[in-house]
Amino acid sequence: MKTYKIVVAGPFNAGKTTLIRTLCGKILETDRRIYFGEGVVKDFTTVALDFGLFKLTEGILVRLFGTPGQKRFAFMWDILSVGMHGYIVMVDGADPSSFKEAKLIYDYFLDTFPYTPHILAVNKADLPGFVGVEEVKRLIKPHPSAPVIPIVSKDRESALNLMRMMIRIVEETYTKRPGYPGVDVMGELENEYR
Ligand SMILES: Nc1nc2c(ncn2[C@@H]2O[C@H](COP(=O)(O)OP(=O)(O)OP(=O)(O)O)[C@@H](O)[C@H]2O)c(=O)[nH]1
Ligand SMILES: [Mg+2]
Repeated sequence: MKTYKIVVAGPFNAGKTTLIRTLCGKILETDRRIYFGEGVVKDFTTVALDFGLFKLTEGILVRLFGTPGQKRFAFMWDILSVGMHGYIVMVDGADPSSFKEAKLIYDYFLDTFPYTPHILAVNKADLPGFVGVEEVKRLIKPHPSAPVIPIVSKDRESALNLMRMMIRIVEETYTKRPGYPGVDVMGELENEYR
């Protein structure tokens, strides 16, 4: 069984925890009640990490790590990224006020992990206020090698499509770098989560 670690980053309220829940079902999450500021948007926010596992195919196990969106937890980004094979930056495509923050996060990951394959996922494509991928591309200016795709993270098929693309890019990248990953790093321990 090949095992890949993928990190899901992005601004507050983008839909990171939702994506991981959609794919993995029962997950380890650290959402806590929001007491100030952003609490007008929703009641709970991730304060440390999300973690879930799912089988993409019979031979591929994916370990998903979600970052907290609030800026004050930014120190978790590097911690969660150790050993990752790829990452997704998720943006709320129906909330242009979050794009500046999304660009900061995107640029941080690109600068810090310049050789790691990634996707810019533009979430909430089901909402009437969705601005479309072109507008997001124009503002965030992703690396030309990075796919930018619309998704609905609460929809299972959409979430799976995103992950199929992510793993395809990861496998393409690392077959060009022999000896890199795809190794069964967790072995028996992961059986406990299945
Ligand atoms: N319409 C729609 N709403 C979504 C979608 N994905 C997430 N949401 C909603 O967006 C809000 C934020 O979702 P979360 O999964 O908590 O977002 P997050 O990125 O984990 O947020 P933080 O951990 O606080 O940074 C919730 O109210 C979700 O129900 C989607 O695809 N479509
Ligand atoms: Mg979250």
